[in-house]
This record gives sequence, structure tokens and C-alpha cells, in this order.
Amino acid sequence: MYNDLNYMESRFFKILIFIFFLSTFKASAHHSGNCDALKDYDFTRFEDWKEEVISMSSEYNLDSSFVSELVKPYEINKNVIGNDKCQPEFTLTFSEYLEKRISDLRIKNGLDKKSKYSDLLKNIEKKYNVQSRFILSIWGLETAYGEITGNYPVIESLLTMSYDQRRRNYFTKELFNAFKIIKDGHIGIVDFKGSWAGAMGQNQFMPSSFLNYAQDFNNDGKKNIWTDIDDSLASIARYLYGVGSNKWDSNYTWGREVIPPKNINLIEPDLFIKRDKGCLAIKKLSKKIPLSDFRSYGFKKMNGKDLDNLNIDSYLLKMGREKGDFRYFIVYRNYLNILSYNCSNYYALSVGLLSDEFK
Ligand SMILES: [Ca+2]
Repeated sequence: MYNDLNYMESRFFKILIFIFFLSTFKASAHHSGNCDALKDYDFTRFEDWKEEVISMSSEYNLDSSFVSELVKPYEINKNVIGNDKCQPEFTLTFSEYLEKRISDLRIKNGLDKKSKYSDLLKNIEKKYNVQSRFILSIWGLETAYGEITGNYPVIESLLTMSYDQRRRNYFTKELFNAFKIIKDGHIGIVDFKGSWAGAMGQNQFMPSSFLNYAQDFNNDGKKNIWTDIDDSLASIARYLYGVGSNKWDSNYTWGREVIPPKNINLIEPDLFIKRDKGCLAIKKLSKKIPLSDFRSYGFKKMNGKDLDNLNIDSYLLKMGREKGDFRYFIVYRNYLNILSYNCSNYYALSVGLLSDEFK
């Protein structure tokens, strides 16, 4: 689940753009038009690319006339290229980022949803063995609880992203996954919408995640993550539940912020090791040691109390860019499942901290 760093980066930047959009309002609507990268961009071969896509149909066991009908109506979407190429610089500190993401309004709306859907959340928690506060948190952070799900036709976005050479392989596969979703009849083409990069519905699944994890929780024969809240929330839970040995453990939480010991500078070189595998966010984690070892090092809970004397896999994470801005977190295995949703520590910590508000 940690294998597509580039896409995960782009997904992370999507969030940043969203913040940018919130903070500058309409300025960003003109942003893409001012970007130099678009001036020299070759938009002229898009029709050729559509033909190439159609010619690949049989490799994906799809009928070329079916694919042809799906791609025909679309032109290249310059906003999609603009969003991809002209991402604004990120200037928020980590703490400022958290403040924006875990706003009072998002907490309040989450608590409202928690009581409104309490029966549903209980049923989902029981079936997938994932605490519902994490499901609420991801729902809230991805789409403001289903309010902002994206208005780009999924096929148009994926055709455009796959036209671009940089990540053609990845987005071509996702494009064909999208065709499959339409073929399977989960959603009509008119309602088949998502973010500019093709993340869909209330939980912002890419088509491959949809095919692997989307759930039909209300048993109507359709996996509808666009307008069906049962299906959307169950799909988040199924994703977090994980695959292989990387299973969610509902006996534990995600982790916590901690106060580092006074000699933190001395012990950091021992704890932070070089990792070869995993996305950037995984590489930032310390080596894995039992929580009780962090307790022995002298890390404390934020209320000044000792950490629990537990033998569970734990990692230290240091956030912030400079002295005075540093914050430390100890995270457990469930945290890795949150990272699999979006491999960014900014993202995963905000999921964890927001979930704490829904305890
Ligand atoms: Ca359904």
C-alpha cells in the first residue's frame, strides 16, 4: 500500500491546494493561468492519446466500442494540468497546518455526524473492527463529511492526467479501472465525478482503491461512495482495516503527541535510522521499539505523566522545520494504516488528532 509515492505526493498537494484555496479564496482560481509551465505545454496530441487509449481496450478485457463511447465526449482539461503543474508553495508551519485542518467547525460538524449516524457507525465498527472515530475523521478531512467531493468528471481527469507523460503508467491504469467501475454499473456516467486528480466520492478513493476496497454496506447491489453514506463510511473502514499482516488493531489507538526528554538531541541519532523502503512519510519514522522503551527514555504524555508500560510496536516522529517549531509524536501500528490512505505525516497526524476529538 505504500508503493505509489508520486501519486501520494500529488494527493498531499491536493490538500495543500485546498488550504491555499480556503485562505486566498478566488486568487487560486486564476493561479493555473499564471503558471509558466502551461505556456509551453503541448495540448495538441490529446485526440491521438484518446485513440491510443481506445486501442488498449483489449489488454484490459474491455470492448473498444465501449471505451470509445466513454472517452469521446472529453477534451483535455487545462485546469487539471494547471493544478498538477502549478502547485502553490507551501508556507504553513506544521502547527498552522493542524490548526486549519482541525478547525472548530470541522470538530463540531464531526460531533454532529457522530450522533446523527451513531447506529450506522456502530454497525460498521462491529463489522470491520475499526473504531468509528477514525472513520469520521477521514470522512471529515477528505471531503468535509461528504460536502466537498469534487466536480470533475472522473474520466476527463484521468484522461488528462494520463495524457501527461510524467505519470502516464499510473494514471492509464486508473483510467481503465474507472472504465471498469462504469461497466460494473456502480454509478451512472453523469454522476461519476471526483477531484481534479481522479479521487472519487465521499472518501476520495482512486479507482484502484474502489475496486479493491469499496463496500456495498446497504446491500443494494451498488458500491456507491458518491451519495450513499452507508457505503462510503464502510469503505473507509474496510480500507483502514488493511491487508496482509498490516491489520488494524482496535485494542489500540493511533498514537499521541509526547514531551521529549531533556537529552532528546543525544538520543535522536540512535532512534532515527535510514530506511530504504516506504514512502517519504514512512522514512521519517524512527526505528520500531516497544512503547515501554520510549517510557524508559523519558518521553512523557502531554500532561506530564509517564507513558504506559506496554510492549507494543511504536515509532517516534519529529515534526516541524526548525527549533521552536519541533513537535514529537509516538505512533503505533495503526498509524501505518492511516498512512496507507495517504502517505503524508501531515495527513495521518491530522486524522489521528481529529479522531481524538470524537472519543
Ligand atoms: Ca450500496
